Amino acid sequence: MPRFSANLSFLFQDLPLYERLDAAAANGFRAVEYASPYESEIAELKRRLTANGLTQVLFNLPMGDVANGERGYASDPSRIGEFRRGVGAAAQIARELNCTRVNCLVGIAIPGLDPARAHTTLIENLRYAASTLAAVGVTLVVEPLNRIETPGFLTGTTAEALAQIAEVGEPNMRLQYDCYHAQRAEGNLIATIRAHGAQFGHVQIADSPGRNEPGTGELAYERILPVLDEVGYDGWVGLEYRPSRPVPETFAWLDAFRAHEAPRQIKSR
Ligand SMILES: [Mn+2]
Repeated sequence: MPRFSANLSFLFQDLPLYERLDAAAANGFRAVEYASPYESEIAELKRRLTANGLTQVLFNLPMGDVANGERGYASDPSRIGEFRRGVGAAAQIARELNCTRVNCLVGIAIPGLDPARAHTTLIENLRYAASTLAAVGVTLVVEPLNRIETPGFLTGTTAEALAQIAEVGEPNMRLQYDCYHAQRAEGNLIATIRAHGAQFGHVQIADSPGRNEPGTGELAYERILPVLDEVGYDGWVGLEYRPSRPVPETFAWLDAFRAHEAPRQIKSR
């Protein structure tokens, strides 16, 4: 059955990031992910991961000015140097944290920029990122974001991500399949997993349309998650949702799946 990762950009937000690592372990998780390690002391993140027996399974390339709506800048010809420095920083952090997946949010279409030039820049940047990360044993993933919430995002669907991955042509590149975004953008989850699950490098879940925990919306995760097993997906499933209740209460539905995980001492529930 799937192995679950606590997404600390969404869960335990009342705590500083370091303490979210402790909270994830205290709630029985063996793995964590979060968007940005760049504002933290990497040595302290590493210490907390080790002390808690946690694997860090994912973080993102630098995303630019997120507070002002930016979601990456991989298509911007004027920021290629910044993009490449970000890749270098990510590669070093991934190595220090033993993290094997790095996600690139590709960014929103830039007004006034020729779409063909944006596309060429994007593909060349992704190729640079993949080959740089390959040297430290890391897989680059690209994640479609639904354009209902992020208009103009350059990777809006599974098909667009797969086309970009094919065009880049690097062996260590995969799709980050966020079931929430997929449901908002295109639906058809089980058929998509069956058709393309072999190209998944990471999976994330939330219910739809509210992006709260599974069980609060329209997605039948008790039927969707077993299909990941069916197609041989052996990566992690990140819990990237906005808790509608106190966070520990949102994990109750996991118990049926967690019974199949390798034994781990759960410190407190
Ligand atoms: Mn996501």
